[in-house]
Amino acid sequence: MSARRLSVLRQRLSAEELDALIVCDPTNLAYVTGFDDVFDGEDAHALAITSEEASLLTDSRYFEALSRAAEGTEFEVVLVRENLYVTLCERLGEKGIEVVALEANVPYGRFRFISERFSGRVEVIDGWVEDARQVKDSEEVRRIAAAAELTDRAFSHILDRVVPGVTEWELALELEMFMRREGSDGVAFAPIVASGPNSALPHARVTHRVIEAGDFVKLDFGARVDGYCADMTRTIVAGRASDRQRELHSAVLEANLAGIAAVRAGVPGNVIDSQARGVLEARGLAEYFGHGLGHGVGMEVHELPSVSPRATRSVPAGSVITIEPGVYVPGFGGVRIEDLVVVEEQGARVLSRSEKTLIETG
Ligand SMILES: [Mn+2]
Repeated sequence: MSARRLSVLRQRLSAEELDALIVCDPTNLAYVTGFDDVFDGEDAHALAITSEEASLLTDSRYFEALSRAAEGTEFEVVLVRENLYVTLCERLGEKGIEVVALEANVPYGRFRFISERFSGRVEVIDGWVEDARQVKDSEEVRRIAAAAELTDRAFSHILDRVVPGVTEWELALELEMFMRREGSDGVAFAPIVASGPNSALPHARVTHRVIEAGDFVKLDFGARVDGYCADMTRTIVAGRASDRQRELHSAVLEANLAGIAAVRAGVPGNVIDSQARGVLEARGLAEYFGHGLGHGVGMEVHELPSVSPRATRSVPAGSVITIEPGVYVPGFGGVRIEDLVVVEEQGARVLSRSEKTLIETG
């Protein structure tokens, strides 16, 4: 697995005539190495990839775990006793590296530090590992599907708890506890539970608001299984729905289905977006849909490819994306319906299985 991932990056190095690629982003490190459960998000490592070798510089906190994970692979784990980047620059110089590529998301202070210390030239590259991460292999899809399945079970679990009198905070906590108890490693992101007028905020923060009869309740959450995320949104009504709520919900559901129907490998993200957006335009609701239709999901909950009016790149086979149209009417409330789908040659394979027709609880 890591051999294939390294070879993709080495091909790019050689195509761009660069001598070494430095990867520091913890998610990218986990991807390139394929090491599970070692990188914890701490910014404490630097992987130097050249045509000849792949050295992973780290400190004493991670040295043993990384050495164990690296057994039988081509990664050489190097224990750094002083400053990580001083050691990195010295090693690169000793190995005769002249042009080194840094990921565009390294902090500016570190970029400056390395530029000053390193004897050769520093170039900035953008998104090489992120591009590679778009296309999932079968094991990655299996993990994402497992996360989606756990997310579906959490939705079933929470449904009969969404009743007038409960707070958003209690529901968010219950969702998180359920997923973690059932095997989620943490959560893909802090669950969103947005009720009543709060549901009109696309990325509402959870509050202690008490849910009232007739409120929209927007639930956006995802489990994380073996390092891979799920992401799903359902909007339900606590008690009985009004005609206006039904109207908004059915428009968003129609847009969601149109978006999913437009998914196929090779279709540009903006074409998929426009199919769903067109449904809302026809209903006079497009002004209430301000965000893009979807995004890639994998080791991170937001990654490539993008599915938005500005996304001219096509979605590749094997990518996993969300389709999440919404309408958000200020002061009234909002609806979003989000599914996680695998992009295949013939169309979308939908991983989210939770009920999508409007659910009224209590
Ligand atoms: Mn999403």
